Amino acid sequence: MNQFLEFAIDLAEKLQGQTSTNPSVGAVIVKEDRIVGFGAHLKKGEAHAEIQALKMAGEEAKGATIYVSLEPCSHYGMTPPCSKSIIDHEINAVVYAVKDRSLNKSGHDMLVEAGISVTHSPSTRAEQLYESFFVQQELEMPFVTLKVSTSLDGKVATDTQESKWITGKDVKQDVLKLRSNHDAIITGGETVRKDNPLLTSRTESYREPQRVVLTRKSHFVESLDIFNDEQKPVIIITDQSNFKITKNQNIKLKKLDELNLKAALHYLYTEGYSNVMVEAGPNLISQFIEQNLVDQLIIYQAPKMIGGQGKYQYYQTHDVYPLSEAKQFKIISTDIIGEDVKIVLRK
Ligand code: AOF
Ligand code: ZN
Repeated sequence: MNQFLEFAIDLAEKLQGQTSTNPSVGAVIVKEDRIVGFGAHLKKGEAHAEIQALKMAGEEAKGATIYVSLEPCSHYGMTPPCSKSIIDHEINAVVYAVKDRSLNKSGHDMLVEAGISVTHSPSTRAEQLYESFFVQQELEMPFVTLKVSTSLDGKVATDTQESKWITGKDVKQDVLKLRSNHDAIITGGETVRKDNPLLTSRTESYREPQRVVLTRKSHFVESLDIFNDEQKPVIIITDQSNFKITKNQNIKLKKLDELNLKAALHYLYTEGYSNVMVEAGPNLISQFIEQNLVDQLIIYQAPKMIGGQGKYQYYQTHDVYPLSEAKQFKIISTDIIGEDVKIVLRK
């Protein structure tokens, strides 16, 4: 893989999470083996990666090669088409890693028609970066990551509800970082009532995700930490038409006729949250898994056995399904985090 294309993908990876609902894209302009410009798409509505890089390169762009993590766009959206700017700057060659399947008209073709040499240079790393973007666009649903901290026997608490801490402090740090890579963290009302979590990323350099609580009850007590900090209002999604908010609670309320997970996710997508993470108890976790709404699963597993009567095992279903219908995931990566293991899986 070309080192400049790798650099463009690095840029895109570093900015993942801050461009929602647009994809994160990096671009590098090279002339005679010298980088003359680079850029990244920083925020939805703002200039695309190629435009930032072209601005930096100025006159040097003429006759140069541009490396982009995603196929340059060809449409007038919130910004004019990058392919047009590339042509206008008299770029000589374009190399990109992933085809933008969401475009009606191919940027690749538009560039070729203008006499530019265009190469699609596939990269698994970049494909993984954009998979969620394509899924979201097609379904108008956010990409859903489910995070679980569990014991070897799949428990998220003891039968007497002790849950702090099953996995260790290194996992805790990893989770704070993971939160900041998501637009929103979704949890259930019961988790908020029982565990009183903050669900923030708590580090200055990290972005704070929007906190979202799903509940079928009509209020929360005022003293819960999540409603009483300086953060943005917590979004509450509920089916309770008479849901009550006290004056000290920092809440944005969304009422749905029925508290249905698909409708809640679609609502979040339309509000601009395209990468969400579920951190909840077995009840909500099980609903997400059973309804096939989990795109990515991140399991932190502690090397300990908890035992008990099967309570707080994180995936429980009312019906028993045949083994041939078991939910199948693919392992993407495994890492040792402190004393625990982290497994990333996808559908
Ligand atoms: C690129 N470079 O840096 C990005 C691209 O509404 P707009 O004008 O911002 O267009 C958004 C669409 O452009 C988005 O859905 C995706 O297809 C593409 N994103 N394309 O050439 C970029 N962010
Ligand atoms: Zn563009």
